Amino acid sequence: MSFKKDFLWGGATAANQFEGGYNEDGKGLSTADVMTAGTYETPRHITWRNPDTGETGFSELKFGGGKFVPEGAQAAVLDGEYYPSHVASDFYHHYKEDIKLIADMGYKTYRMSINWSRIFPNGDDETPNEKGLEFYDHVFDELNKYHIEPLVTLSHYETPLNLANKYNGWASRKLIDFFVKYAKTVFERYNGKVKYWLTFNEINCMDMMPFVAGGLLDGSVQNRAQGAHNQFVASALAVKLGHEINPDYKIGQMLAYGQIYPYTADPADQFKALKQMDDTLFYSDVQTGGHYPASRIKYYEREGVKLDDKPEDYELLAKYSADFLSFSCYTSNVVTTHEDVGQDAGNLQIGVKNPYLKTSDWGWATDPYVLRMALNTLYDRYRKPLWIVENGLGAVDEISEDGKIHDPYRIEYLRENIASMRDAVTIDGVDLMGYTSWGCIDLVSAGTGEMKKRYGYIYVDRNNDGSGSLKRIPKDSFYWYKNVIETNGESL
Ligand code: BGP
Repeated sequence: MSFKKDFLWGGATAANQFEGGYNEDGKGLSTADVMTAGTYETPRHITWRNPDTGETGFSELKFGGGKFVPEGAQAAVLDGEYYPSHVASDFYHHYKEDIKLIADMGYKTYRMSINWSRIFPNGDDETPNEKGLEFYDHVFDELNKYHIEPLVTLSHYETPLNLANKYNGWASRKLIDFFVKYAKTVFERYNGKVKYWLTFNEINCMDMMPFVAGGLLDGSVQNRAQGAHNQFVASALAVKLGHEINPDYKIGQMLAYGQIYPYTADPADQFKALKQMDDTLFYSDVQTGGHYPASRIKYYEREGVKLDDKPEDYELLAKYSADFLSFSCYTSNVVTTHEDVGQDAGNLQIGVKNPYLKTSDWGWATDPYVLRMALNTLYDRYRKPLWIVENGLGAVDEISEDGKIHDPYRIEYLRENIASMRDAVTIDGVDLMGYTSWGCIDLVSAGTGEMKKRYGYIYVDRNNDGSGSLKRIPKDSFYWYKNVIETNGESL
């Protein structure tokens, strides 16, 4: 036996990339709804309007901080533009069919997110939108019908747009109260239907993608630091509240785990890699340990960051850490201090090309050790149960002449990754609760907004330009993964 008998096999999606129905049944706009599509080469854009002058425009959604709309403007949906989140894979109207398909695969769990702006359309409303609540009632009932445990992310890359425009998103402490009210509403409403929860998807992405992760229109270092702090506090409060509402709730934190390798044995490269790992792990250090590491405090001092914090924030952080630590992990990156190597970076967006690894069409390296590295690092550092909630290969799939989708590249990627995860469990003794691979049914890419970058076991007939019938077709990997689940990971 390798995996626990009750190991939670499944797949993962996020509302803004999968659900569509962006303005149906009272849903408000979210930050994802004003993001256009990009490609591998060109970044996505945020569209905006200046309410006083009527001027409109686009701002690049590039990695890092900065101002995402000009002074006086607000992020807004513009007529005639294409926004991938508006229809996405249309789970809103296909949920019964989709849940039946994942039940056919034998899923034990399904990770999804609630679209906050479906429940509180403006984020700061007095009362929730009943129609929005009903939608998730139907989804959870359908999952429960097939004995599939929902794993529900409260905030996955979407913040009600009004909160971004009015308060600069998570840079404001007011968001803590709005979020806690939203969490209370759904914790109470779905008590008995949901047991597993996650607070913030990839909380550490606040640094790299502050608009996406926190609705920050102004992503200065100060605002990103405050945004992260406010999410830490909100997450701890959600853990506290969730357990008060139902002591059996299991509430997890969620981190984007990026394995960083040094390119050479030069100590300068080694140190650079170490520091870059620390930048990621700072978030889980705070969420599990309750205090900021010294290096982060120094960094904030150097940058002139002044946190709007309170002594009780740290009490909350120390006392209400999550029940488990979940993470996404797709690839590894290489860094170096040697500029001549850096010049040769090849097709990678971040870092240097690893000469030992193949890369996907989007430049992500397939690393047969990365899950084992991640699981060992996180388990040794935090001693908390772990859950891999995202992993997978984004690839271009074609429908063959036989009408099927043959995706051996995806099976190969998953086979290597699941084997790596199995070694971490059986050889290294890591406590792993589950595995939900990313985008189990094709959906919109968060990074590029494309439909073409597919992760699913189930194909969705929809193209980058929004054309397509939305028909679902199981790929070869569908049958392969079904067998993996059936044999509890014995047969890969
Ligand atoms: C993670 C996000 C997901 C998802 C995934 C794949 O960072 O949590 O929302 O999309 O990455 O990334 P991409 O869609 O850019 O390929």
